[in-house]
Amino acid sequence: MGKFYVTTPIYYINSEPHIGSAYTTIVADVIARYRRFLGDDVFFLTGTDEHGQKVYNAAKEAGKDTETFCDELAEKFRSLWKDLKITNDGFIRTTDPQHMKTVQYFVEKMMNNGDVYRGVYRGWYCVPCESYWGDEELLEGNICPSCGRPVKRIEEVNYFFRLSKYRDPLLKHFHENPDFVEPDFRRNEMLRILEGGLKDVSITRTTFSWGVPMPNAPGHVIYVWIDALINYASAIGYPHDTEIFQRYWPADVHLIGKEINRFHSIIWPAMLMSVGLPLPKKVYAHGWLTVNGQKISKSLGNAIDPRRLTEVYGNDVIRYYLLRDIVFGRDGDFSEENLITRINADLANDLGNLVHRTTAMVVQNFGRVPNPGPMEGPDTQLVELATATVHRYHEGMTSYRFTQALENLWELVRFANKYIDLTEPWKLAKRPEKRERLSAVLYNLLETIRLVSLMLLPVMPDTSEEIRKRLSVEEEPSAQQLKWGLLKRGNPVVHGEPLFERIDPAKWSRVIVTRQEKGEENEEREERALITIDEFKKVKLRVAKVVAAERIENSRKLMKLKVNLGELGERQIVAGIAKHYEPEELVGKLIVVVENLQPAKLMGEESRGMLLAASKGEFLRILTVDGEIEPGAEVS
Ligand code: ME8
Repeated sequence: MGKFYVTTPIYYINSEPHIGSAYTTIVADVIARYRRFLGDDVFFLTGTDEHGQKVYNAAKEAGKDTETFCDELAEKFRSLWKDLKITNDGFIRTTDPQHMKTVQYFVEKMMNNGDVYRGVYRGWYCVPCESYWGDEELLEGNICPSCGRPVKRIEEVNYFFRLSKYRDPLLKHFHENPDFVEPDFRRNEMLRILEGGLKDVSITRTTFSWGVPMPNAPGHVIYVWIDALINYASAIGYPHDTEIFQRYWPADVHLIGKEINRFHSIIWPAMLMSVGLPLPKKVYAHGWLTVNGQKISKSLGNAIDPRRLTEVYGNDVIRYYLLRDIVFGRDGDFSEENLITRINADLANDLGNLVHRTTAMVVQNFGRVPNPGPMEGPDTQLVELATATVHRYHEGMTSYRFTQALENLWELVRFANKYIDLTEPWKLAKRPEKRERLSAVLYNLLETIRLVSLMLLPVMPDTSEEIRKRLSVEEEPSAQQLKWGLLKRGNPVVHGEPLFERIDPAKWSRVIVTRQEKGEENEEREERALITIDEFKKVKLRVAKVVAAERIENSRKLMKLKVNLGELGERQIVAGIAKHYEPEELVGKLIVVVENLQPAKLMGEESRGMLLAASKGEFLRILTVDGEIEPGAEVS
């Protein structure tokens, strides 16, 4: 029996769980259930990240003392996971005294290894991301490159971790373990960061006290990310409960969202190297979900409680939809329309009908699992497809290609429906001399359904159990039973209610209705989705001609441009485009700039205005004008 240790991020408890946190947790649950099905000894961990400035501020805003606030929110996460039938084996809270002791032990160990020193941190901090940023990393206007919100300038005497020392060992690890970070495009992003060199990171804060105290350093609390990452070790007993820790460590997979990949694929492994622990086998950084095409946000009113969705549609249905429709690893949209389509097509029509039609005919004609018979007509094709599906299913599940695994499984479901049309058992039932053939056909169908129900188990545990009940399959489900022919003859068969109800989209009211759709005002101005034309008009956009361009010394990102704005004269604009353009390429271009932006100084250079550019991932292109027009022309 192998072991398998799977983790989710520990979620900040500044707000309630939403479909984003539920997504990672559901995927982790699917993996945990699959590994148990394979026979592995599984430890599945989730929990809550309770320290740091963001949680502290949220408690203050809620007018509660921090401990009470954390207790209440942690309970909301715990009870949601229970309601969603998440089978986590551990639930860690970073305010657990045991965890806090482990964090101190871990950091002291890093210190004893010469990896922690005192210094002054001068730079930027993003509270929503709890992240430090250097000047050169910020977007124009002092904006956090991860979440797009304004950052704060801080200057503190801090302790630093010698992350730079681990750049070469990390690069070596990445090269020797090509699957360490997945998907490969996320791995490449990390490789680029490593190739660019690593700076040491500050690991303590002094301006607030809601955290784990730094040992022997009064006034310092350990940086929330260092505290949080250590959860993966402390939750399984490190350093005291060596038996459990040794049984499960290293983690087989840390599941995370793409925005926290750097912490998991660079900082955490370096911390582990520092204390001499093995690295996790894999970090899987999945994409981001939007809901009905919009970013998940409290102020839009679409950050609904996932419990509500499962109450309306069913837990298994939501799980199936998330795993089937959102390609794991990629960004995706949780669309209620698509969910309804999946329910009607894949669940009610394909799977529901297969089970319904088959059990109805068995109950009518035999009442029990009938005898198999000699192979005829499309039988071989069905058996061969079932066997091939088992193989493809395992391939998909072990490589985290869930969409692929479910698509393959549905090929079998659809073919089984086709098999009914080809063999026409309702006609066989009318001819007593064909009873043996009828028995064989129905046996083949029941056996296919049994295999499908087993393969469905990790994703749709209740449906899987319900189907097995209808077939009176009593054995503990395991991957060992994924072999054709194990269904016991004579088992009573139950017909039962349809497994899924069809939804008529015309008569259906959606669960997710945004404030805007309800005609309500949004609460938080800063995150409002829509602006008025008058608000837009406040931004003065003009065409400018680039007269000169030059890189800014000591900055990899910034370039200064001299631009001509016609009647408004010439001025200097600093833009973060140096990684994407050569200065010569820009001279003579007609670009679009925000002309009435407050002046700012970037790396000592004055910037009066901002150019417009489009970016996606690593790519950035500036906006130019389609043809000749006088510099200074207004853009609206
Ligand atoms: O980052 N789509 O916590 P967090 C997909 N405490 N996944 C989403 C999502 C979305 N729209 N929104 C959130 C933290 N997630 C730290 C982690 S771990 C040592 C510390 C999921 O509450 C996704 O897994 O901000 C993402 O990485 C995580 O929630 C962020 O949760």
